[in-house]
Amino acid sequence: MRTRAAVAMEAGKPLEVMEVNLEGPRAGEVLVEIKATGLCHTDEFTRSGADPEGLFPAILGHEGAGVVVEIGPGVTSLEVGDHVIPLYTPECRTCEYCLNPKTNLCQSIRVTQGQGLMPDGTSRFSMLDGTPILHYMGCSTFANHTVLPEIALAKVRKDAPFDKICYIGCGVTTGIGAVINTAKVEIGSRAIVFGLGGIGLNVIQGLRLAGADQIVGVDLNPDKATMGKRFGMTDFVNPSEVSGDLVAHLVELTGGGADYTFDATGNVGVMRTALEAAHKGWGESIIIGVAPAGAEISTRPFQLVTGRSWRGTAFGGARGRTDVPRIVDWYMDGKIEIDPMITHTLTLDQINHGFDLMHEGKSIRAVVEY
Ligand code: NAD
Ligand code: AHE
Ligand code: ZN
Repeated sequence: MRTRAAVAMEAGKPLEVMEVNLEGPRAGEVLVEIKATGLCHTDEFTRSGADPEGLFPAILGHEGAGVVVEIGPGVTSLEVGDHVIPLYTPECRTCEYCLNPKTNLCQSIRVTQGQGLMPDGTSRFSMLDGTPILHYMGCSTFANHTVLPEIALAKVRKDAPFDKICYIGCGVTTGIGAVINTAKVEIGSRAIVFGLGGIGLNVIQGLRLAGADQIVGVDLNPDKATMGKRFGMTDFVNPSEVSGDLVAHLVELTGGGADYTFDATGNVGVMRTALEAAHKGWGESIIIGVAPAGAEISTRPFQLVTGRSWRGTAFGGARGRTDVPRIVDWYMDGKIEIDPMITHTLTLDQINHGFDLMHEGKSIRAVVEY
């Protein structure tokens, strides 16, 4: 079939919206009509050329929601008409990783996924002249139709709006999951969140859900403070307005350091500040942000010797087929909010404007509706 997609032809270039060829689903695969997709900073990270795993030409996008159009041979858990959210962290339920309760990082298709290919080592997308186009994070939600492995689709309730629940495909689950699954934040905790974008605000909403007493938000953009407060932030710090050492300021503000700190910027300098602003003896710092090729973290080992720990999280530690349908229920039941964070709705033709809004700090989430 043919479908419309925004194609990343080369690193650093705007996406090009065009008709592409899409082959139907093979064994264990599912054809999905994408109804809506969010624009996550990780898409921009790869588009820009900062991703060491970035390959081109590719169809980016990993925060989608849609409807099953066709199933391939052997697919048993989904049928035509089901509503689904694509999962860049699949859940096969049989690999060594899925069987270990300590991780959500299913590895059953990670190698081919990182190569921009389906598990059989081929791509379903091509240009109209036959040139292959690569998949991205196993999802490629910047196409109106896409093919995914059955194990990379969460089946969700049909009454949930696509233009909101697409955000559960990355940002919402990553932020809330980092608090609940990874940090396992206790009631009464003090926390600091660095970066109040599409991920950081969901960390804040997760901290509110977990009953944290103090939620400090840190961002260079003062406009993010209003939204932070809206979701439960108790204190806002703009590093450019702090005279003197930022770590010392944050340690004082939190009465000795935070029980939990979260980096949602992708900046390795911020990651160090986050670690060092965690409480001596027990503070945990969780890295969510994705750093550019070549970037490395550093700190004095003394920071760890004296009881701070440095951890990381992907997709908020969530097992997608199990956890994502529940998070959709939380949204539908009013336990979590999504609507105010979706600040812009665009057409596919306007997708590059969505990345401009992200750079200008004007959007939290821009969503493309097909
Ligand atoms: P975003 O652009 O919406 O938000 C980033 C925020 O960080 C902005 O508000 C920006 O002003 C702020 N910021 C940037 N530099 C800063 C600094 N030095 N100090 C303080 N604030 C600063 O991005 P997003 O979509 O929220 O993504 C955030 C990060 O999380 C990105 O690196 C993204 O790739 C990563 N991410 C990781 C996962 C995961 O599973 N680990 C999932 C989704 C996104
Ligand atoms: N390709 C990058 C790594 C990117 C990365 O860490 N991605 C996160 C999800 S970000 C979603 O917005 C992730 O899931 N990581 C685990 C994995 O297996 O990729 C690089 O640096 O090479
Ligand atoms: Zn993402």
